Amino acid sequence: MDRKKINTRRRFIKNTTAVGIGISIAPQLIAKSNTMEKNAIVISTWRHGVEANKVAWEILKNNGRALDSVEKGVMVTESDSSCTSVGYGGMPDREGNVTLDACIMDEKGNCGSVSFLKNIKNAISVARKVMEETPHIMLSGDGALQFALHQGFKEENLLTENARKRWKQWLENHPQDQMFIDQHNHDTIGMIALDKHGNLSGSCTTSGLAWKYYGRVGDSPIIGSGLYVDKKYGAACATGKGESVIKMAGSFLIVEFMRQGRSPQEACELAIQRIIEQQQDHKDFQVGFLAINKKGEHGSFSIKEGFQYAINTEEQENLVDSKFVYRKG
Ligand code: SD4
Repeated sequence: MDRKKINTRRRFIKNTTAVGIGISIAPQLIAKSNTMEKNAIVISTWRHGVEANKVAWEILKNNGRALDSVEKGVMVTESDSSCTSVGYGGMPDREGNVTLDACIMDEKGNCGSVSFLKNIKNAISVARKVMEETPHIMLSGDGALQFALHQGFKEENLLTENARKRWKQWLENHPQDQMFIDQHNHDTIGMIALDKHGNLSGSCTTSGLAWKYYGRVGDSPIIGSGLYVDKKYGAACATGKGESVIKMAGSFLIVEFMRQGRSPQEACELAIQRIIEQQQDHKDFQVGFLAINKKGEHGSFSIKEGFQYAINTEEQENLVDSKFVYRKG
């Protein structure tokens, strides 16, 4: 064989070897991605999660990114004026202002958040812009609004006639200095998802507690409280009385329990247990947690009966009653 032919043959062997490795790896990759496909899941808080999940699941089903699914999913609830605890149509604070809190986390642990945001319907998308377009994690109040406007979001009045009427009724029936929190005046949407590529993401968005003090910020925009995602172990989100969840860094705690080997269900139960041990007044309010892990397993738990969550997987599309500690009444 002349030298030219030998070189050609060497190149051929080199290339074939590369292809050969490719062929021997490829079936494993296919098997792995098939397993992951089965495990795609999205869960979100409360009944409004059903409609939000439909949009989120459409994205996951079509091989989309979990981050897109949790953003687009909760935008449904933010834009729905009949939902009185999230975005447009949300109940105002005691002075009649609708102020929004939201945060988002992606599969790499990047996060963005807005708090005390006025006049922008889709707070979650502003939070995503904070994550992707700034070196910061949280923007608040006027600064968050200014940033949103620079990003092309449009200002609009978020106080619907229905919300205004209910606020007026509240003013007539409650003294101004009374802080009124119970399980009837809040209902955030928290959403966590695992996509077919094995990536976790989460979102959380709310108009917060109705009749709150002007400037009050709850747990929903606080990374580690209303939401936490760890790409290796799992994701968790919270709903209910934000002051309670902030005190025990609820979502972070749940992911930490999963990191220690607990299932999502055990992790949610341990976190509620922590509130019960830590907070004497726990029977006076509601907190609910959701969690998923990298295997696509999920869990939920709440202090009181009544917490529901929506779930979509290849096998199911359901609204589920969460397990809880105390029966109503
Ligand atoms: C807050 N955690 O602002 C929110 C309210 C909520 O279900 O979740 N309601 O405290």
